[in-house]
Amino acid sequence: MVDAATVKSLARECGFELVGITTAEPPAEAGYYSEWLARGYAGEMGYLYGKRAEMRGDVHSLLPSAQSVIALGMLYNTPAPYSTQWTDEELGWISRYAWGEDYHEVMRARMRELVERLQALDRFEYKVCVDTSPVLERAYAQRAGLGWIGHNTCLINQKIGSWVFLGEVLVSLDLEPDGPAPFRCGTCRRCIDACPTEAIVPTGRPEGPAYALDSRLCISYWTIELRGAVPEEHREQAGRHVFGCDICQDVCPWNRRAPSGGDAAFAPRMAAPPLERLAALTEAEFEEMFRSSPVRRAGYSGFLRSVAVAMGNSGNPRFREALEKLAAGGDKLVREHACWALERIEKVVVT
Ligand code: B12
Ligand code: SF4
Ligand code: SF4
Repeated sequence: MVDAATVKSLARECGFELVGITTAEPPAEAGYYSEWLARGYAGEMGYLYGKRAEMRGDVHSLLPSAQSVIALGMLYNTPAPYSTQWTDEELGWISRYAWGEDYHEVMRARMRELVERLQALDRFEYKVCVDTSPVLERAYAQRAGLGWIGHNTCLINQKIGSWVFLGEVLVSLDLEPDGPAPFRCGTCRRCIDACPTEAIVPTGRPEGPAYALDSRLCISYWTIELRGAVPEEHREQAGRHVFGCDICQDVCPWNRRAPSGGDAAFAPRMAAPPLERLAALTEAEFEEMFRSSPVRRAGYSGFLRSVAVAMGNSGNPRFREALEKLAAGGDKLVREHACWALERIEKVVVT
């Protein structure tokens, strides 16, 4: 027989720092999601629209027999400096979550182990979800007591902060639910003020979350999800980010004392690599360097596009030669961004 206490103790043994339980009922905020889409905040992330959007607010669309959601969190923090501390202008910034192994694989393996151990005690139907399933992960995690959704829209745990990946096991078991985590941002707005692109926007709602993320303005979206050109008027704001962005979490006081996770899978392989090295990568070298890393998601062309923008923003004339090579290459997207970067370097050097 499986009860909530057993689930929690086995989840911890499987390597999850956070575990909580909530019912399979749709979260109260599910309606906000369609509003978020209607406002255009999802940009061109096609997988967030259509049928998958309808499924997102109710986990029964993934497991009709679901009675409970086991919400899980895995810490990925490491002692390495925050992106805001890498001041050397020859380096590009990769966000903390992408420094080690791809969390989808790491989490899924641990979640399967948890399910196997639970199945040894009881038979039940289940579904394992990590990021890519149409589930409002932060809303379920908040309701299961893992943390609150901050003004930066990240789930923050009072003890370990927000450097946490989320995953859920939907189960047909009726488990004792936990209470929701209270909101603890108070009047703080450090993330809102620190965001270089003003992507954290007021919802204008008297009830519900006061802020939402407009992905179209977010560096994380440009460098990870956007397949085409980074809007020219925003390129300067992207700074030296080449994959993802951590600024709104770096400045959060709840991360000041965030512990580091013990998981070797998330130990940094590549945190702030030299831009020159990245610009010179062949496609095969890119695949090899970022094998089993989340960075592969950007694709070779998308990655070089972001490297070119970062080089331009560094204003470092030493990058001219590397950029000229990219500007003469066969990829139209990369060529255009490299030309922009060359112009930007001229501008920065002259002024
Ligand atoms: C699409 C997506 C993105 C988009 C949009 C992010 C966003 N804030 O929505 C982009 C590409 C920008 C992105 C960036 C990042 N992401 Co992301 N992303 C997702 C994904 C796949 C879906 C999120 C989603 O549905 N967003 C839509 C909004 C509406 O939903 P929501 O954030 O859950 O918001 C709820 C409340 O905040 C509130 N609300 C939010 N917006 C609004 C708007 C209005 C008008 C109202 C009234 C209410 C309201 O209600 C919502 C519904 O319950 C999830 C995985 C998943 N399946 O959930 C990962 C996920 C959210 N990402 C994750 C991570 C790690 C990141 C990055 C840190 C990566 C990086 N370093 O670059 C950044 C963080 C940027 C940030 N400040 O959010 C983690 C977050 C872990 C955590 N502790 O919170 C997740 C959960 C993946 C995972 N399994 O671990 N991501
Ligand atoms: S990830 Fe970066 S760009 Fe996006 S909201 Fe946070 S600080 Fe702003
Ligand atoms: S920086 Fe302040 S407002 Fe932003 S998420 Fe952290 S506590 Fe909340």
